[in-house]
Amino acid sequence: MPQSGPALLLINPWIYDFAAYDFFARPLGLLQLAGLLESRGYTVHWLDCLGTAHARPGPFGTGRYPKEIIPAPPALQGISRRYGRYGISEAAFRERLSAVPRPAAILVTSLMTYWYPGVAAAIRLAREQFPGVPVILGGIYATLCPEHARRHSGADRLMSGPGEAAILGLLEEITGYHPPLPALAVQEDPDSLPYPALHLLEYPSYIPLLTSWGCPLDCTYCASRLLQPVYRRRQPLAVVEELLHWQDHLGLTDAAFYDDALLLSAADHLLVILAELARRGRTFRFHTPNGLHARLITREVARGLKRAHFATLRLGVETTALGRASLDHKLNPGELEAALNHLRAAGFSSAEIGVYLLIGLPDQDEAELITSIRRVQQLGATPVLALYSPIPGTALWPRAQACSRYDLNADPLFHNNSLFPCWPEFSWERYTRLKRLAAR
Ligand code: B12
Ligand code: SF4
Repeated sequence: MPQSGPALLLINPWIYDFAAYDFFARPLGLLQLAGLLESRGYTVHWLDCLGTAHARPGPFGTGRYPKEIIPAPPALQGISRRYGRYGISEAAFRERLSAVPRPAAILVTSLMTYWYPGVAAAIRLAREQFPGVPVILGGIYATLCPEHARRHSGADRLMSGPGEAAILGLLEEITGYHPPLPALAVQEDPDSLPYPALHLLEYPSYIPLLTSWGCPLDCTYCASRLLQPVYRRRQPLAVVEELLHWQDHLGLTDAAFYDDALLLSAADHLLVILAELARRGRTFRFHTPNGLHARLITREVARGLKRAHFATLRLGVETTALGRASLDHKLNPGELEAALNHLRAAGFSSAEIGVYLLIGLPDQDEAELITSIRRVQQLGATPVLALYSPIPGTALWPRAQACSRYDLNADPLFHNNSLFPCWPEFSWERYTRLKRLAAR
C-alpha cells in the first residue's frame, strides 16, 4: 500500500547497562508494528539507537555494541563495574531526529525492565525536538512495570501487552486517519500480520524470526504468560515464505528464532519448515539464542536441526542441579541426557551445544550449581551461565523480593541480572570461579 498516511516516528531506545552484547538481538516487537503500520499506509520513520555497526563483530552477524561510559544512576552507585550507554551517540541521535519531519505520533518500544533509563532518555530528547507530539510507550518494560513506566518514562500513553490491534485503534483516535483495510484478525490468524519491517534496519545481519507466540508452560521465573497470554503459532509454510522473502530481499543467511516454545509439535511445525526449505533448495544458518526445550529434542528433531545447519544451539535447562524440578516445568530427570545423546548422535559437537544454567535464583545452592555444571560437561555439552533477572508478576517474584538485598519493588534497576539481586552471598570471586568452571 502506498505510504500517504500520517507520519510516525518509531524509536528503539538505547541500552543502559553494565554489559550488553548483540547476541541476535533485534527489536522485533517494534519492527512488527512498523510492518503493520506501513501496510496500513502510515509513513514510518525509524530511529534505532542500536542501529549502528558493531564495535567488534562476532560470528553470524552478532557483535559488540559501541559503548559510552556514563555515570551509573544513584541507585547503582558503588557497583564496581562500568555503566554505559550502548548504541549510537547522543549527538547521532539528535542528528537523526532532526532529519525526521514532525510526526503525528512517536512510538517507543522497551525491552528489559532495567533498561528503562534508555527509554526515558530517548523520550526526553524526542520531546525536545517535537514538543506537543504524543509519545506512546509499549513493549516488555511497559507491560511488566506499567506503574513505574507511567511515572518515570515521560510517555503520554502507555500500552501493555501485544500491540498490533491496540496501536491501530489508538492511532486512529490520535490522527483521525482511517486505513482503508479491514480490522486485524491476528488472534484468529497470526499469518494475517504483515512481515516485520526488517528493510528498515540500517545493519541487517540476521533475520529475527517468530514462528509462534507464547508458551503453554508456566515456569515460576518466567514472564512469557504475562507478555503473551495465549499460545499461537503460524502456518509452517508462511514461515518459509517469510524466510525466503528476507533472503531474497536482504541477502541474509543467518536467522535467529525468538520463539519461547519452538519445538512444540515439531513434526508438524519446525520440521515441516525445515523440510520445505530443503525441498526448495534454500540454505540458511539457524540460531536459537532463546533456548530450546530439551525434552522435545527427539532423534528426528536432532537430525532435522543438524541437516538444516543449526549453528548456535542453546538448550534451556535453567534449573539448578539437574533433577530439582520445582521451578522449571519443562524437564524431567533423564530428559536432558536423552536430548544430548540425540544431538551428539546427529553430529553436533560439545562446543556447539550450549546448555543454559540459570544462576542467581532465590535459595539456590552453590554446590548444586557446581554439580550441574559438571554434569552438563560430562554429558558432552557446554554449560552457559544465564544470570537470573527477577520479574514482577511471576510466581517467583515474592520469594525474589524476600531474599534480595535490594528493594526490588522500588526500582526496576534492581532487576538487572548483573547485580545478582537474589543471591545474598554474591561476590565477583564466586561468580568468576563458576564461570571458569563452566568454561573448562
Ligand atoms: C528473544 C528474547 C531474547 C533475545 C533477544 C532480545 C532482544 N530483542 O534484544 C536474547 C536471546 C538475546 C535475549 C536475552 C536476554 N533476555 Co530475553 N527474551 C526474549 C523473549 C523470548 C522474546 C522478546 C521478543 O522479541 N518478543 C517478540 C516481540 C514481537 O514481542 P515484544 O517485543 O514483546 O513486542 C510486542 C509487545 O511488547 C508490543 N510492543 C513492543 N513495542 C511496542 C511499542 C509500542 C508503542 C506499542 C504500542 C507496543 C509495543 O507489541 C509487540 C508486538 O505484539 C522474551 C520473552 C517473551 N516471551 O517476550 C525474553 C525476555 C525479554 N528476556 C528476558 C531476559 C531475562 C533475558 C536475559 C537477561 C537472559 C539472560 N539471563 O541472559 C538476556 C539479556 C539480554 C542482554 N543483556 O543483552 C526476560 C526479561 C527480564 C526483564 N527483567 O525485563 C524475558 C521477559 C524472558 C523471561 N525471563 O521471562 N532475550
Ligand atoms: S518453558 Fe521457557 S518460555 Fe515456557 S514458561 Fe518455561 S521458561 Fe518460560
